[in-house]
Amino acid sequence: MLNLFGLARIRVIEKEIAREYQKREMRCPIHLSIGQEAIPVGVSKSLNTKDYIVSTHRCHAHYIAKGGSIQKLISELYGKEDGACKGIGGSMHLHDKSINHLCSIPIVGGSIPIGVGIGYALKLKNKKNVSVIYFGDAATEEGVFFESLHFAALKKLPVIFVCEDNKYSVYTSINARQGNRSLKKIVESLNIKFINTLNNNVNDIEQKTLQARSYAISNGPVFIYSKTYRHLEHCGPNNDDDLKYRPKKEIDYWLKRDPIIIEIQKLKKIKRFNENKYLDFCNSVRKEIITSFVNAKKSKPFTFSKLSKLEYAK
Ligand SMILES: Cc1ncc(C[n+]2csc(CCOP(=O)(O)OP(=O)(O)O)c2C)c(N)n1
Ligand SMILES: [Mg+2]
Repeated sequence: MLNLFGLARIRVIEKEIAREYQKREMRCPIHLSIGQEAIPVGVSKSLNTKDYIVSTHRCHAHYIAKGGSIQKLISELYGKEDGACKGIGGSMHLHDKSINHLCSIPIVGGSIPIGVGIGYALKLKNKKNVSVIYFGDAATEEGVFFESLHFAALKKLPVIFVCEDNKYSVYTSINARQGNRSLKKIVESLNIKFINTLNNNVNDIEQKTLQARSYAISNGPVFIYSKTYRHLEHCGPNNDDDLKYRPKKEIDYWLKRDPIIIEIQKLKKIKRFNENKYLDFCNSVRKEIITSFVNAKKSKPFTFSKLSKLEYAK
């Protein structure tokens, strides 16, 4: 049930954030990952703690799956000094050097060259670790995406590109933005190994990342492509299906293929699903996050007067 717990942990945390956000005490935009949990859980499960990750505006799940502190996440959302970025960054800038989550960049595509730079450093230092770069489908439309892939391939860097294709950039579908172009052909034309994964299937993503990791260390970059779907609005805690930019048929299709449902079905098939254990686990995460809300509200807010005393560059 380990992978199911990984998925459920993110789901419960994100749902509690969505509920608490309605009180308007967290004053930063939030991009929740509900529905997309299989990718970070499967990827992180295959990584060594010394492997690096970089992320995007939708970074909570990446941070949690890599082992990020929930208290630091929640305090960050409230703009408090004990937050992951000392209350300065908010939801879209989560990072924590102690878990090798080096940055989250909300400029679409912005973290890709940084992740490639980390891969270059790993190669120059002869380290047997990888740099994992998470990005959405829209990032593959940015110029820096092509430049970064080209450089990573040329230098045979230990980089795993992880494309989370949730089919949308805000309200615009991938078909309207990209037409019929083949991402696989683009990636392969740059001499990068392309690996497709089963939609929202945490075990498949874990296995393929394991293979990708050893390939990347010995041979150079790998591109993991994973289709998924966000359940809520692009930015914020609500459901926006009433806006009808996503067809109902499509939403229903993906709700049936929720990563948690897929994992529970698999566990039931092999008679390994223990419902009580699952519910107890979800309750324990709920308690942990509610305590984090209480603590965060009591913590000191970030103050500008302290800015000059912070030493981030070290
Ligand atoms: C360079 C740039 N252009 C536009 C935006 C505004 N913007 C923020 S998130 C987003 C959608 C990104 O879509 P995708 O990369 O697919 O990630 P998703 O939100 O679907 O996870 C856009 C257009 C931005 N942050 N940066
Ligand atoms: Mg997207």
